Amino acid sequence: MLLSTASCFILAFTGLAFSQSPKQDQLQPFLQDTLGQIETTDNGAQDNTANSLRAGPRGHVLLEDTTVRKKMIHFDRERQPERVVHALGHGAYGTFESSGDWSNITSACWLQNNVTSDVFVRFSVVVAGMGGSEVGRDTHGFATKIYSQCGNQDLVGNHLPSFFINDGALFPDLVHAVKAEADKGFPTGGTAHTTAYDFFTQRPEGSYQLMNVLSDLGIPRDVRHIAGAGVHTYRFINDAGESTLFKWYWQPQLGLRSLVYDEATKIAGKNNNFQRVDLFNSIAAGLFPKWDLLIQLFPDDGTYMFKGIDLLDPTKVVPNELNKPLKFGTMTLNRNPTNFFSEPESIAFAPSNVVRGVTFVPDALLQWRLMSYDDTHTHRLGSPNNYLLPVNRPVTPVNNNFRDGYMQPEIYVGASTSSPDGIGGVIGANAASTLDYGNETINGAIGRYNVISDDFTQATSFWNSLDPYAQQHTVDAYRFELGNVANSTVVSTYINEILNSIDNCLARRVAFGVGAPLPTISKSNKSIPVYPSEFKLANQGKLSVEGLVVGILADDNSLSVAELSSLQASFAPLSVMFQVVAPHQGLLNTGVLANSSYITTSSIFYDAIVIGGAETATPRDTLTTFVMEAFGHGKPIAAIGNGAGILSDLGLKVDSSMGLFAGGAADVAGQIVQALMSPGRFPQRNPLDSPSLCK
Ligand code: HDE
Repeated sequence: MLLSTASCFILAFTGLAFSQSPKQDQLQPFLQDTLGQIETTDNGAQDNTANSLRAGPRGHVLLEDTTVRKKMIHFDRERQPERVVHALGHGAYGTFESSGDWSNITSACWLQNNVTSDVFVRFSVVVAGMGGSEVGRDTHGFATKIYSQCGNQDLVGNHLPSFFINDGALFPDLVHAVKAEADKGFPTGGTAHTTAYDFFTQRPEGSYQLMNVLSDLGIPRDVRHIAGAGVHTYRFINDAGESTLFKWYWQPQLGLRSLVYDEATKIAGKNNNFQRVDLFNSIAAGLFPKWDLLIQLFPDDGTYMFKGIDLLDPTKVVPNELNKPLKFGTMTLNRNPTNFFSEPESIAFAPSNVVRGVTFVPDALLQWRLMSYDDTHTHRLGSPNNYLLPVNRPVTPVNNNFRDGYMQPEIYVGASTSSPDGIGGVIGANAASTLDYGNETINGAIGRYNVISDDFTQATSFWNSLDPYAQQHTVDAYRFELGNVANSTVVSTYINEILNSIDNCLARRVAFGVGAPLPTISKSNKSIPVYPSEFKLANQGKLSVEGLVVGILADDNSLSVAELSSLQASFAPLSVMFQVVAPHQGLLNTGVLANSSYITTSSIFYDAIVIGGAETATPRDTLTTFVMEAFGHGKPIAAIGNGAGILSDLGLKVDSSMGLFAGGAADVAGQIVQALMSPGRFPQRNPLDSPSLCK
């Protein structure tokens, strides 16, 4: 059993921590607790750096103040470069438990029977820099380091199952195109428009991935509700040297949940750390998010093809309908980091970190990743010894001939630094022990090749799998992005060459929104298969409500303690959180404690609203904004007591099919919970485009 977060913290600071987690035990000697200690210089002598050493109380500061000088010199160098992509991130520790014995498929020790390994997961967004918003529309990184008993296995994936390009040679170009424009230096908060859409116009193979990002999937509520995906095909090797190809996914047990775009941009303004706060608070409250590791297996017949889909092309996916994923294990995140810089910031993931039983395929995107990550860490963390930082160390011994370099922390014993040698250095392991490729042979003419890709089929299939509201959100997202492109040729080319190749109606609707000429109506009815379960849709299906937050509106006269207790009795067993929002914080005349006021919070921080009362001293427009914003964002809204009057004043008619409820506290609590489970949101409150656009 792992220690709870709180007890870990306490034990860590008292220097007494002991657990059954090999990684935590390994980290223990590195923990430094300076609380209550006498200040010293870096050479360990006692000193006080609160006041400069001066020539008199109003005189010059002396160069001889070596102690404060060192303090300043250290401060001047406190920053290391942010990651070139995925700069904005956070993470947590946890465990991965294999759910079976997969030794018939792979020798990987972390996938053997009932094996449990420690993990660290870092979640990130690709484009925004370190000070940006975690809730902006973007691909989210989902990188896992499994500290297994046979070495670190990194699973460095994203929250969406495909990618924009299929040759790593283009990655610097892609990143330049989506980051701030080179001459202007903006936008810094999210993906650029003109340069990005120019790139996307040139590279149609990314149209499926881009549609994923522009769908509701591109604005997840938080990281507890995102999936993870390896994107590439990898290779399992078993003890007999047999190879099986695979793709991996993390499936969140809480289900997928998304924001709506207006809400995401407002959260970005009011709390750009919303996602890390959500994860941190959930773990601190003992609500440990879990993901199942799902694996699709493919026979390795030498073709790298499966049912017509190119397994070497990461811009495409293999739909679940064509290859049902198997559950290989479950991951639980249960411990917040102790130090943000030393852990989530300093962790160094690399797809090249594999253990015996996992190797690679000749996917030209993956192949460049196998060098780029190791290279970037040496630069970002300042030394090739970055793998010896506490968070990066494997829990297995590291014995190699890597020596010296900046900040080498180890004191190696003995003269030998080469192998093989005759004087007792490290002994080379069996050559096939880690990087084994089964029967793969490489034979081809050297050249620079285009990866031939079917650019549009999967994008069309994805588009067809979206319900009308999800389609509308996606259309609006294309309109927002293209509507901000400053070059009309890029806009019209994107609409006519990319969108029109995906779906004529989609192209016409987007064109209408951005004021571009509408492509001619196409009568051709492309028969493209739809794979709804592959294209997992946000906010659909039966969802867990754990850790969702309900805002309960109250005032000094309305919402009794009994009503609040009744709501709480329904929410607590399902771990639904709530906050009481009132005209002022603190104790209300009713005896209810208000955690937030209309000044400190906003409807965007709640998944549902219960109106218990909100009249006294609440400016009418504040209340109207609060409720109508929640209404516009499709959130369940319930009224109890005189809250019903507020609903009708706002012109909102009680209608459970629209997520609008009224009644006693116990009744509405049940209805709110049910609505949060499914459908979660009520997008039908907002209008759809007129069908005449496509007729
Ligand atoms: Fe990355 N990527 N990437 N990437 N990537 C980095 O590594 C790179 C790609 C992903 O939380 C960098 O430490 C190249 C695909 C995640 O620390 C860098 C190519 C996928 C993270 C890098 C790709 C990813 C990174 C930046 C194309 C999904 C954050 C800083 C050949 C499967 C990891 C760093 C963390 C980070 C290079 C494409 C996921 C520069 C060259 C595809 C989750 O090394």
